[in-house]
Amino acid sequence: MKFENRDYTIEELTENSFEGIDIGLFSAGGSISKKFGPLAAQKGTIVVDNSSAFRMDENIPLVIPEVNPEAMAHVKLGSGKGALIANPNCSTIICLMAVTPLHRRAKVKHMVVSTYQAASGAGAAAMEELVQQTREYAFNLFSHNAPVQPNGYNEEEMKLVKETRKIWNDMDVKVTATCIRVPVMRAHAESVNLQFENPLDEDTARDILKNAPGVVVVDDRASNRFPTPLEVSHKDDVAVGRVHRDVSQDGDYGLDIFVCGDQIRKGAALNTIQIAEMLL
Ligand code: 2RA
Repeated sequence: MKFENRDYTIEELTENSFEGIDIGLFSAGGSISKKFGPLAAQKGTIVVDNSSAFRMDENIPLVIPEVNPEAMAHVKLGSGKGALIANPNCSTIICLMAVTPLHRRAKVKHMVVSTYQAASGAGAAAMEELVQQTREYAFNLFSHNAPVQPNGYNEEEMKLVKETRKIWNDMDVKVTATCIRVPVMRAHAESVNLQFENPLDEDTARDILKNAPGVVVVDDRASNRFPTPLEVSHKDDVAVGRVHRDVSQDGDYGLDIFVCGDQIRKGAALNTIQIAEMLL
């Protein structure tokens, strides 16, 4: 296969593919990961898995490098021991990149997330469908395509709830989410309402976000310039704006923010590569 003018040899994945492989980046769906991930780890490969197969397994770290690198501290390249590391879901990564620096300062008690998710999150075929069916799809949006569970939430929403608790190692944090697919090609947007245990005013929050790794603040009220999916597309950083006090909450305990991130980069591939880079 030719990619960016270089030739690559593609080999069939078999049980013997992992001899001498230090790091395996898996992104071929949950069933392939379940079948070959543990096998690769047994053979000494450190697997960074981008599927949902192992995310909620309590023995497998779920890592955003800027947020909880300590969760993979026991995994050592060159130790001869393989391991599995899970990459969180895109909407969780994009949300927690912005919210974690605020959580560290004032401790989130309650978080309400509404997502506006790009077609790319449903795969290349959905991007093609968006191009072909623009007339029907462009003037509409729909509830996320993941299966709805008996509790009424769809799987994408419950990923945000459960993965946040695991990544923050905080089983008490209250999280709820509504995930919506919108006619956008590549990057996700998320509106996040936060309630903190300790006071945090909006200027301090903005300063914290300006200094947060992997985050850029786009919050220009005078010219109504805030993050957009188009502006973050093909970029590594997650953009945050619309930072303001939540007037429905007393004092400085509530904030609203709006976040946009390229779900193919920071929501998937980039985060996976950053985990591998941490091992190196
Ligand atoms: C989505 N969870 O539905 C996917 C992307 N990883 O957008």
